Amino acid sequence: MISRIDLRGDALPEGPALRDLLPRADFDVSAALEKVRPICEAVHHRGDAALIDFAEKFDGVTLDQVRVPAVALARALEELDPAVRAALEESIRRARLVHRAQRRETHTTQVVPGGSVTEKWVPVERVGLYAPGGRSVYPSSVVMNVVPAQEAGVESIALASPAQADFGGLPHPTILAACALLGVDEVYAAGGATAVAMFAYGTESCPPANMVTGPGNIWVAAAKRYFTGKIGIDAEAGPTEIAILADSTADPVHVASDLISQAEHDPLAAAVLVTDSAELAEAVERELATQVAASKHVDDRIVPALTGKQSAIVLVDGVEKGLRVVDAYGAEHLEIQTADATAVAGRVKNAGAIFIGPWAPVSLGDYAAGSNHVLPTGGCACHSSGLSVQSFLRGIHIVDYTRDALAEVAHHVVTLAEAEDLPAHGAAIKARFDWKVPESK
Ligand code: HSO
Ligand code: ZN
Repeated sequence: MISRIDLRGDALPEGPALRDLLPRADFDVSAALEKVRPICEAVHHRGDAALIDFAEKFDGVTLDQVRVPAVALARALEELDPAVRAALEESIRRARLVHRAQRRETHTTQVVPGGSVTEKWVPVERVGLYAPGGRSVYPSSVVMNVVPAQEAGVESIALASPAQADFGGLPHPTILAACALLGVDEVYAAGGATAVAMFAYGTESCPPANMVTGPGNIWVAAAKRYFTGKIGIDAEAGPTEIAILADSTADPVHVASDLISQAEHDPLAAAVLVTDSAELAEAVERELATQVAASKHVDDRIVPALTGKQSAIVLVDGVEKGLRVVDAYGAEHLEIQTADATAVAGRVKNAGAIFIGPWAPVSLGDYAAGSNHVLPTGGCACHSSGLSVQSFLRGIHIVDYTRDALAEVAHHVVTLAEAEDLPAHGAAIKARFDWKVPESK
C-alpha cells in the first residue's frame, strides 16, 4: 500500500535536489488565500454579525452570541470524564515543567565602561489561540498552546473553536473543559478563517489580539498568511508528518504502529520510513497491512495518508545516508529507531522534534512527554522551531550609554553614517558634542 523510493546504489544528490526526490503533500496556501480574503473583510466590516452569519453558513448553527458563557465552561469541566481529566492534568503538569524551563532572564551586557545593552524579555500582551473542531477536536492542542503562553507570562489569553451543532452551538465540550482546567475563561465559538479574523481585527465582543497561534486546516493557514505583518503568528501548520529513521534493529511492529498513528490525523498526513534494511521494509509493509485492517479511521484517513504521494518507504545505503535523507526532509516528527539511537539522534540537524529509541513514540510526545506538539511541518523544520515560551516573548534591547561612552565610539558612528550617505545620522552624534566629532582615544 505504501510506495517505495529506492535511493540505494547511486550517490545521493545534494541539498534541494535530494529534497525533490522525497515525498511531500501538496499544501497550497496561496490558492486558499483568495478564498479567505472576503471572509476576513466581512469580519473586519461587520464584526460579530459576520461571525454569526459564518457560523450559520459553515457550521449550520444559529448563534445568539460568540462569547461562551462562564457557566458553559464550568459545566463542561464538571461533566468531563474523570479519566480524561486526570490525563489532561498530567499532560499539563509535564508540559509546564518543560516550558517553565524555557523562560528567559533579562540580561545586561556591559559593552564598555558606561555603555550597556540590556535584553529584556516581554510577553506578548494578548494572544488568540485557535483550536479546530470537526475532524480534529484536540484538547491536547489546547494544552500545547496555552501552557507556553501562560509560562511566558501572556496576560490575556483567549481561545476560539468552531460552534458545534451537536452541542447547542458551543465549541466541543472537551475543548471547553480543557480551557477551564487551564484557567482560560475567555472562549469564543468561531471557526477557521473567521476566528483568525476575529482575533486580528477584534469585534464588538472580542478585543483584538497581538498574535494568533494554534493548528488548523488550510483555511486557518491561509488566514494566518493574510494577517502576517499585522499580527504575530506561530506557523502556517500543514498536515502532520512522521519520519522514522530505522535500521535492522528496529521492531517492525513499533515502526508500523507509529507510522499509522500520524496517518490517522488526516488523509494528507505523511508517514515516511527511511531505512537501510530491506528486511525491515518488508516486515513493516506486512505489519502495516495487518495493523491498518484493525484500525479505525481507515478509509477516510489512514489509507489515503499511507498511499498518498506524501508517504513512502525510502531505502538507503546505511544509516549515514539515512541521516542525510532525514535532514533533507526536515520532518515535523522524527523517530530514530537504530542501534545507538542517542548518538544518531545527536547528529540530526533538521526536525521539529526527535524521538529516541523504542520507548519514545510520537504519540507520547503528542500527549504527555512534556514536549510541545505544535511543530514545524512541510520542511519548515529547516528554519523554524515548534511552539515554545520563546514564541510568545519579545526581546527588547535597552541601550544605556554615558557621555564618555558615546564619545569613545562617536567617530565610528559618524564614519559609518557617511559611508552610507546618511549625514543626519552623524549629525545626531555631533549635535551632542558642540557639532564636533570627539577625538578618538
Ligand atoms: N500529532 C499532532 C498533534 C496531536 N496528536 C494532537 C494527537 N492530538 C501534531 O503534532
Ligand atoms: Zn498526533
